[in-house]
Amino acid sequence: MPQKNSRNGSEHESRHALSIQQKLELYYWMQLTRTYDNQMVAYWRQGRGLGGVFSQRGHEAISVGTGYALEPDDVVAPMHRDLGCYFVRGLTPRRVFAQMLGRATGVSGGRDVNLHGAGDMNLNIVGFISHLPHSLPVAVGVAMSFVYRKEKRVALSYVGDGSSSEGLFHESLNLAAVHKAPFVLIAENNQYAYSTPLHQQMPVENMADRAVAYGIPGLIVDGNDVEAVYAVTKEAVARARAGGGPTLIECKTMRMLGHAIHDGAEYVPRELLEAWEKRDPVVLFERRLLEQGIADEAEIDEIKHRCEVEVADAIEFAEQSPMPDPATVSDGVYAP
Ligand SMILES: Cc1ncc(C[n+]2csc(CCOP(=O)(O)OP(=O)(O)O)c2C)c(N)n1
Ligand SMILES: [Mg+2]
Repeated sequence: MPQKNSRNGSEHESRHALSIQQKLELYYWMQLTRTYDNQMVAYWRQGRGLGGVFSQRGHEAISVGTGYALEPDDVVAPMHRDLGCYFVRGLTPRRVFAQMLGRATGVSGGRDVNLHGAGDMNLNIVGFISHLPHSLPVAVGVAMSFVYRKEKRVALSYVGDGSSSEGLFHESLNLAAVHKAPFVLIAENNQYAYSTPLHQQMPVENMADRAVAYGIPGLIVDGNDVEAVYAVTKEAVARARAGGGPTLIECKTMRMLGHAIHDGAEYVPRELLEAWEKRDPVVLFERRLLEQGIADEAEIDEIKHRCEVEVADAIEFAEQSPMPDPATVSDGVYAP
């Protein structure tokens, strides 16, 4: 379960208060991500999908809260459980579902599936590199380019608990820290890397503890509380933009389904999942909006309905889209 830690989001929240409109937007993005995920999982379980897919369940507050904290000019390099961030940044469910079905209308034009390679530099999204965590040096390079060009922009990327034990995590953070690059790294601690639980691959308790080695702040936040995630990220982004260097933000959550669609995750203790289920990020936020009178049941239902319609439309769009034209196979290849 998320720890009670003094380094959580609450101290930042008052400084980055969200308007009612913004809170409803956050809820919409989380609900869109959840609705898409439910439909995607059902689709793949029926054997209608292409290749594998990674469920986003449990990650919605992290991907949405962090993506929402950026300015349009900032660059993001998301990974395979950051669907909410892709949506917030402007990739439409239509383009993403078409991507997942390998269609010409997908983000990578059918060159890749899943969220792999689903980048669009018009939206300042770097395509996800399958090898983990190879997006990190790319994102740090982007951040360094902002330093050289004297641009007040920030690069933000993500890393999983398992991926943070790879060499590139350390090399990237070290380089970014030494050069005070405007870089924010979101550590998604979902307790598992495929079937490997945290304690079997990391000798320290928190991913944030690793920040000490690079002389940068390592913060811990409840990854199921979208407002807390947003506030901490917003603060780190502001610090990076002002020349204060990188921050590592550990968001604690739980991967609620298997690693990918084929994985039933029998190795995860049921009690652990049941405990986290009580803190479902979408339900938590919905409850808060209702309790605080920010939305009523009718408004919540309207948002849910809107998301259902949008996802159904995306699936139909993807199914009706053509496969890529083989004649375009070498487009975008620099040395065909
Ligand atoms: C270098 C490398 N090794 C193995 C894989 C296969 N792989 C894809 S995701 C994954 C688990 C990563 O775990 P974590 O970083 O905790 O992210 P999570 O999937 O839990 O979000 C593995 C082993 C990979 N993509 N790249
Ligand atoms: Mg993990």
